[in-house]
Amino acid sequence: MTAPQTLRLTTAQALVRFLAAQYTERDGRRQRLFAGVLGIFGHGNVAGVGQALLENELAQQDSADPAPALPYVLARNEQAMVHTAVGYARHHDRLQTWACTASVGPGSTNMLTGAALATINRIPVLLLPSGTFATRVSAPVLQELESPAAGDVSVNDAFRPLSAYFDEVERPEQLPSALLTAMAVLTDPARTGAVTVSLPQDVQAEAADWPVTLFAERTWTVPRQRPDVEQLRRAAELIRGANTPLIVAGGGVHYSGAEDELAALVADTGIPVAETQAGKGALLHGDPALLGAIGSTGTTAANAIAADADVVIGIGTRYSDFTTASRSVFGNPDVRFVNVNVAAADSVKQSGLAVTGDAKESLRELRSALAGYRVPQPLTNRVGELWREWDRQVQASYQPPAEVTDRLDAGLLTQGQVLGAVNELSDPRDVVLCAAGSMPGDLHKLWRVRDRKGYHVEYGYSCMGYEIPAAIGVKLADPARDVFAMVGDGGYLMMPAELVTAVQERVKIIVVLVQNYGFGSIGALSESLGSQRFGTRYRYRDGAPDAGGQLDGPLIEIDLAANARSLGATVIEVSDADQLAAAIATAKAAPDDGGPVVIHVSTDPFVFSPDSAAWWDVPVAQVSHLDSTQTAFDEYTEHKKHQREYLAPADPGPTAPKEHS
Ligand SMILES: Cc1ncc(C[n+]2csc(CCOP(=O)(O)OP(=O)(O)O)c2C)c(N)n1
Ligand SMILES: [Mg+2]
Repeated sequence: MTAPQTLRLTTAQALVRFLAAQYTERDGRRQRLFAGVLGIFGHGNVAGVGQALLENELAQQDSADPAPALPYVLARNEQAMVHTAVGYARHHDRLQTWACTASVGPGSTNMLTGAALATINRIPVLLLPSGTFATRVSAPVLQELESPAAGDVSVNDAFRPLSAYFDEVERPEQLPSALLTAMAVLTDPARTGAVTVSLPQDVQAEAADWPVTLFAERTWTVPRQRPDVEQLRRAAELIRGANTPLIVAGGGVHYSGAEDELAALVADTGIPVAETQAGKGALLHGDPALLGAIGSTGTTAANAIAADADVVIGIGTRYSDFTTASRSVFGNPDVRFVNVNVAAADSVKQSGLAVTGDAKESLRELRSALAGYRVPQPLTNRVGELWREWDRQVQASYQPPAEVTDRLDAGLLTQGQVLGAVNELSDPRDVVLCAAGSMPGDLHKLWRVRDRKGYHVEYGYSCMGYEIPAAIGVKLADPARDVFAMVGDGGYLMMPAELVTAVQERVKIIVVLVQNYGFGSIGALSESLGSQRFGTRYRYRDGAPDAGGQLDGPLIEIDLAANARSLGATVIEVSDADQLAAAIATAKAAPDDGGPVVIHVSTDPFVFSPDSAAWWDVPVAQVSHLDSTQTAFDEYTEHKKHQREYLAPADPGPTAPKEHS
């Protein structure tokens, strides 16, 4: 027997070689799992993973050893680079992503927020935080946590609850199993999220003899799990008995690529469709079954049907509080749920009948199980009427009447005007991207989606600062589309730095920076909860804090346009609707390799999008000396009365149950 062939490499070199050889496959299409590695070097990774990436890039240039591509992109903030990876992976329906390398200590813990965002949104990213010495001979090193209670605790343990899978490679020999499990979790649609492999700084540089088979190309099939036949039959039976069925389309419809199957089912049956943030665009604008957004940021149309629905069919949804209006939007006392979801834990939510499986396969099978079924005609008529009424309100937001615009201060637009202009002047295939502030809710209500990949709002973690780095990820994933990142002034100030990364990579993203001097969203929320917009405005302190001075002095006139310009972006400042239209045209005409374009626009935070009267459960102080808080608490108590538990089981069990004694 000949000895197995081995390669002598450091752990980091082995890691890089392995990552470059991973592929995913679904529906017969194969692609690289990793587009590259994003990173920021420090003493924890510069000579380990950094050295390995250098060797990899040089080998690519050397035709004698044409190693597969795994380009390195230097980011400016570790949290942001995870957002870039998430933006990329979401746009690729979770089939491709990036790895992220960070140095020990703050470099690594900066990725924690990104990890939480990825796991909550179920988007695959590979995080490679660096750990302090496994040997501990030089301990404590710079940035090392010393716990008096446990010698083996490190800051990287903070990734454990945030990761879909976590491992620390303390010995080179542990690398193969850690990586194989990591790949399996990244490509498992029911489990995916942030996958973290912590790499102590000394282990990264340690050499070992690796079997060459470790580096063979591997293709990870992303499975399409079929639902249980009997569960599907019962689901169809329940739906056939419904008078007012309603589909709630979530992100799973997109990730599974099930849009056509959904449209076909809906065309056959007439079941109306409401959409979550992640599911928006599951049906395109103009589909007669579309009711638009559901829940706290929903349309009057979707929420009216939800109030009466007797069977709610959730497809690929987690039923977040925004979707259910904190369990108040489904008002029918006899409502039952059918949940198509690849994750078992989601498919049993709201005591639903669980159709655990891939959305595309499940919808295909459900469609044939529902053959001949059609919703009552009065429901179809009502859906059409409700939608037309809502769409009129959308148009009025896009083009507000003179009685609204006449009240605006000079130079200000309404947020609805801004969203309307971007919607109407962008290409149907362009992508709108947002995450936090008042724009996600307004986009959910108002945006007309014209392409299945055209709407990207991160609302699982709603993380201020996601927008610019994630837009870079989307543009890298799909250079043929323009990406419009809608960013509030608060969100912009959290994470402007990745504009520099966009400059470096010559990536064109279009950032629409909406200046309204503070937290329009949380300000309005604060007011509605009796907290008087306290601490939500970007204003000077009026008097010293110890003399009762509050943040209600003059507006802080900082120049965010100059800030963006100083970071290398092309900046266009606009102060009326015509200038905004011209700026969008200029931005669209800018070259794809010309770096970021920022459109700076100021808006009036007191003109709101149309209301659907839906609730969101945010607790109000039960006792207070303030009249505003007491009034808000009374209103809160009223709303609480409409909150439901949805505990009635939807699954009837076998038709003729055989009880065991
Ligand atoms: C990282 C982070 N911190 C805090 C919050 C809570 N939060 C939600 S919206 C918001 C204000 C956003 O301000 P801005 O970006 O200016 O948008 P606007 O509300 O004015 O539309 C805050 C602080 C958050 N979502 N993310
Ligand atoms: Mg703001």
